[in-house]
Amino acid sequence: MSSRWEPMSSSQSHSEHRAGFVNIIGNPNVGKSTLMNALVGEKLSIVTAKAQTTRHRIMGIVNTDDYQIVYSDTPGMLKPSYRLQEDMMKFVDTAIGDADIILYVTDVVEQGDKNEEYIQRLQKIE
Ligand SMILES: Nc1nc2c(ncn2[C@@H]2O[C@H](COP(=O)(O)OP(=O)(O)OP(=O)(O)O)[C@@H](O)[C@H]2O)c(=O)[nH]1
Ligand SMILES: [Mg+2]
Repeated sequence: MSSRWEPMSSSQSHSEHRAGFVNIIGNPNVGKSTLMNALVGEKLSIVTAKAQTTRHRIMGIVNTDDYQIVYSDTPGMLKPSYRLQEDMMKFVDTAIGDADIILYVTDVVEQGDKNEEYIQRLQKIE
């Protein structure tokens, strides 16, 4: 995957530098955007008390000499009822497909059987 990234400076060892995608998924309104903003250290993604605020994939990059992390915030998972929601779920599908690490965000009142289909899909990823 190193070919996707900027060349490293000569002082950096290839074996030490690490890079990857950390994709944040979960139900609507559970705090995904809040978490990404905290991890990136910038108010990149909109946070509101209203569900379905995030409608695209929002990327935030953290760079250090030793590593580069590309975080992705995604729309909350739901069963689409109309075209916009179908498009929103495509961002979730893409994020599941290209993640190195998936951060599944939940909250204390969420039941374990919600999004069973997605969770089963995640369990099958090697
Ligand atoms: N109590 C509490 N509230 C939180 C926490 N994290 C986020 N919130 C609040 O929960 C609401 C939703 O936060 P968002 O970060 O927008 O949630 P989201 O999962 O990105 O929502 P969608 O993009 O709509 O799916 C906001 O009012 C946040 O301030 C938390 O750890 N504790
Ligand atoms: Mg959001």
